[in-house]
Amino acid sequence: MQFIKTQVAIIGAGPSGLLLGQLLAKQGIDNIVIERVSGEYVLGRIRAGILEQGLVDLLHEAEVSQRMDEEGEPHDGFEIAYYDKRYRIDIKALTGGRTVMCYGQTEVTRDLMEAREKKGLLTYYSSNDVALHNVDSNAPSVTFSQDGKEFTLKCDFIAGCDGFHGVSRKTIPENKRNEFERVFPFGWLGVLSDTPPVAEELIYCKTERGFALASRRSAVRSRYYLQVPSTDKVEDWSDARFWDELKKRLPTDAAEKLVTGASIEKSIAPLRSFVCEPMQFGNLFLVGDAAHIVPPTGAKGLNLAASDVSTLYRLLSKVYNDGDKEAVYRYSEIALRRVWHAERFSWWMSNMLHDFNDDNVDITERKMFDRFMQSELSFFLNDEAGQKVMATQYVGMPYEKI
Ligand code: RFL
Ligand code: PHB
Repeated sequence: MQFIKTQVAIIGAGPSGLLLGQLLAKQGIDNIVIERVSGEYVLGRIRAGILEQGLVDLLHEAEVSQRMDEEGEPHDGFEIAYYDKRYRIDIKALTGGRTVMCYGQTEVTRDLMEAREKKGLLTYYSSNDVALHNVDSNAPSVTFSQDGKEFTLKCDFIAGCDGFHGVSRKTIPENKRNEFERVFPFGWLGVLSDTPPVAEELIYCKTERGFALASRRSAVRSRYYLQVPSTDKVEDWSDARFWDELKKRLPTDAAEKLVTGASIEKSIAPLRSFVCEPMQFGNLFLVGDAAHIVPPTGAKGLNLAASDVSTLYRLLSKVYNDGDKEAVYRYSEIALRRVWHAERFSWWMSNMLHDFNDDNVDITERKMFDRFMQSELSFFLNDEAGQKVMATQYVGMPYEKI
């Protein structure tokens, strides 16, 4: 058994863990990251594409923004296509100048990995049997194995950045956490392809065949999504079937511009709303997807992870650099306010844009719900006050001052 020591042990090398590590190191706070899979595997996961200003600012603060500044695309608006009619939500005009950045999560993660390596900060990739111990004491620790060697990492605090399926949340005794969950009766089938996108901005499409999203990564790389039943498997969807269905769900003028090609990634993600309260137990703090999940319709998952990171790193900085030992225990209360707001927004966007006609649900009730949602969407698209409400939340609520 090899014993190692650090101030903050970080479980998970996704964007939450790596960004937290980078910001803590900048404050002179020592940290070690432990990740279950290889770095290459982490970079193979294709996820978020839209970054709020808060995250963009945080990447500047962490000094990992150079490539995003050069290659990322600032977007001043997005579109909602509602049964073939396209509505533009001019987020810049509606929010007094705020925009979002189109830059892939994979690229953010790659930039963070490179910065961490350059700084010589320790990361244990491909770690097995990660377990957290004595998290409610002043001497927490993490045990894990790598290449047949056993390690014990002693630390002051543990940041659980290990996503929805990680070990951190499950370490909190069941009677000490309250979990809220709704699983939607469908998923998103995503395709990444090296083809020019159909539009300069994102198009969220509500159609009678179900939801679709036309997103992008650059002028030559597209990212598209289709709402599919939860029971569908990736193997059910050949590239040809995907493009054919997408074409039917895009507004006609966008469909005419669709360029198809081989998919370079194809996966199905379930849609879920989930929150664990509180987001801390003793000296363990849950960050990002480990604590909460939103359906991707509002583009909020990665952005919520970033606001958690911002809160936790500022509070830990108060502990180590200002001698305010109790500061970190305010984490959950502060983080949860923003989390619940984004949860509600993502749930609302998902309800309005998806097709809920599920055979198992009472048809009269379902049809009425559909009519309500159509009426809701119509109001928010046609009224400037409605558009403002949507735009303000899409660009993201401001971070709380700490
Ligand atoms: P991650 O990215 O899941 O990383 C967790 C890491 O922990 C590791 N791990 C462990 N490590 C050690 N020991 C264990 N026992 C471990 N168990 C797990 C995992 O291997 C992994 O490397 O969580 P993190 O860092 O909190 O980041 C959260 C984001 O990844 C997520 O919220 C977003 O991707 C959500 N999301 C979107 N968010 C946005 O803000 N904007 C978007 O446009 C957006 N689009 C999306 C999305 C998520 C999607 N999927 C696939 C769920 C689109 C999709 C399709
Ligand atoms: C993406 O480009 O992957 C993306 C963009 C916006 C969303 C969800 C996903 O709401």
